Amino acid sequence: MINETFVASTPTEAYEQAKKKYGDATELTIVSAKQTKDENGQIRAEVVFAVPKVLFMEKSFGKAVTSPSQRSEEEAMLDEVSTMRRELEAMRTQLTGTQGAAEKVRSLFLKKGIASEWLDGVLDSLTGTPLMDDEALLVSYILEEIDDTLKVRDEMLGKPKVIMLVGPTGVGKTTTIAKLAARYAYLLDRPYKVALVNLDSYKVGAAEQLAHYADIMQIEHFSVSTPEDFKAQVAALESYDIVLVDTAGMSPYDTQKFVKTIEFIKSETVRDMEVHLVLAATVKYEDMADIYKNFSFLNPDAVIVSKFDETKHFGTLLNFMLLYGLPMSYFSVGQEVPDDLLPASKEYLLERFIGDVHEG
Ligand SMILES: Nc1nc2c(ncn2[C@@H]2O[C@H](COP(=O)(O)OP(=O)(O)OP(=O)(O)O)[C@@H](O)[C@H]2O)c(=O)[nH]1
Ligand SMILES: [Mg+2]
Repeated sequence: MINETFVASTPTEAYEQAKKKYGDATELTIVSAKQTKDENGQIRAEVVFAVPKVLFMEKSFGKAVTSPSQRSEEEAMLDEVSTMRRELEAMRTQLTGTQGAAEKVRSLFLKKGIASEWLDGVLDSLTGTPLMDDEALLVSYILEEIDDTLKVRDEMLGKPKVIMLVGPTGVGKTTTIAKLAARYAYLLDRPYKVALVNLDSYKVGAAEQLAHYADIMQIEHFSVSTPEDFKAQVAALESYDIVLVDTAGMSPYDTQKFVKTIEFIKSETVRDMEVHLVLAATVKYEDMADIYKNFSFLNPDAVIVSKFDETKHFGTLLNFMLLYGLPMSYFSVGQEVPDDLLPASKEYLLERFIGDVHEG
């Protein structure tokens, strides 16, 4: 949705204006309304409506703006022109010290952690439209584009499966496994038959940490150290609805052994296996590409975002999702097992990001 403001002398008139633009049949949702006085003491009513993006673009500019994913190769030249335009705009800013609306909005999103790689794709598609001159509308449009691009993977528990968590050291894999185990075994519409397998044999105490949670929840747990044992263990757990697999935290510089193990497991495991990459919301911009590089060979099915409660800045995380296109499955929002786990939701993430953007 795009938030569009209509100004008139009364709220009813503002509403009439909106109806005139969008037609009587359109359902318009009012986001906010306020009355102020202008410099001449005249009453002004400002009503903000949420308008579907496609409708907004059509009624405002007479054409639907194509999203970056829909752009054809022939439009590459237009992209180049708009890149040049942006460079000129940047030069103008340097020379005159003043920024246009589009430059201001671009700087804001860059500052919040969204990479130019993605952002410029969106801005290029808007070159030449009046949106580029209106800060508030442009922010609203970009947020909508982020919303469209983010993906969420629904919890699909219909058929038995193996879920393996992978991710950097200390990111929250074991804690999340414990929360998921409790969720599936006790907190859903019906109890699922859950088993835990620990493939985290490199770290001292790793098996104990998982065993501790498993004992409290009375869920069966197993520890294996070789790929062959893993295969046998998973086969022996055929009658379980869900087998959750904890893995060793892999430092980016110690990948070879892990890679070999997991590749073997992926090729040899007969049952459906999902790989979820656990990524902390506090992920640093500089580490993002390395993390993706280290884990993308596993073709992760989804990303679990952990440590949501440890930051107020979600730009880098959002950027990861926008650039790599992976769906999100769960959010871990604290240390409490089993309470601090939520199924992933775009609204939850965007609300926090928008709060951060509006703080400037
Ligand atoms: N604040 C916060 N802390 C968390 C969250 N998830 C996990 N932790 C904490 O992060 C620390 C590491 O958690 P683990 O679950 O052991 O992480 P791991 O990925 O299994 O670690 P390794 O096995 O060593 O790679 C623990 O102190 C957890 O309590 C979360 O969502 N929020
Ligand atoms: Mg662990």
